[in-house]
Amino acid sequence: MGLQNAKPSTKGANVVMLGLDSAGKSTLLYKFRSNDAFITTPTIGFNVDMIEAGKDFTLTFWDVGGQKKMRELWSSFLEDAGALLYVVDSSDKRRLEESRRELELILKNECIKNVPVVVLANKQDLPGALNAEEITRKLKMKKHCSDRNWYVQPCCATTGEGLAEALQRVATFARQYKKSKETFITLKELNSF
Ligand code: G3D
Ligand code: MG
Repeated sequence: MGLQNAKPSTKGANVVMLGLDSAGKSTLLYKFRSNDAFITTPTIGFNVDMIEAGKDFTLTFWDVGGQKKMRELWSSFLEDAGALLYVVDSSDKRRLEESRRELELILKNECIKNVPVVVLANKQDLPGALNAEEITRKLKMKKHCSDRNWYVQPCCATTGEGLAEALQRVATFARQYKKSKETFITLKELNSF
């Protein structure tokens, strides 16, 4: 399993969506596409969807299940990722520490070194939800993401608030990352002559 055999077109990038179960990943993926009501069921395995993000750039979103069993497979989805979209239930203070630990583990993975991260501080509609600054602090973003582009976007998957901004941010980061990787490969090729 993994993304090696499922490369997106040359004008695009893979976006891996991770986060604890029930954070709202599947609702978000569905909402990126449409405004219809969505009945969610726990994701067994993964969902995939391709979304046009501007001219000649397609983002392929991989929504990977967040249950403990699926988390063991997360790292196999990270190979060839152009961006990580990490989803947090901002209202579930009880599980924020667990979510932080999982993110820290992911970021330690060598194959996503320098890969940009957008955290979606989801469920902003719920009472007591932590705002983007609080989520930034709780997840220790400054400490763990000093080697890459990152951003924390507040949003509500059920109403769609904040999702356009999130998509735009992911697309911008993924384009920049792709460009920097291509430049690096070209320089390496030049140096080998
Ligand atoms: P997951 O794919 O990360 O496991 P889901 O999460 O998309 O299956 O969502 C889990 C539950 O959270 C769903 O409710 C879904 O409707 C709800 N949810 C997702 N995003 C939001 C949000 O922004 N606000 C609120 N209030 N709820 C949200 P059910 O009841 O079906 O379990
Ligand atoms: Mg799901």
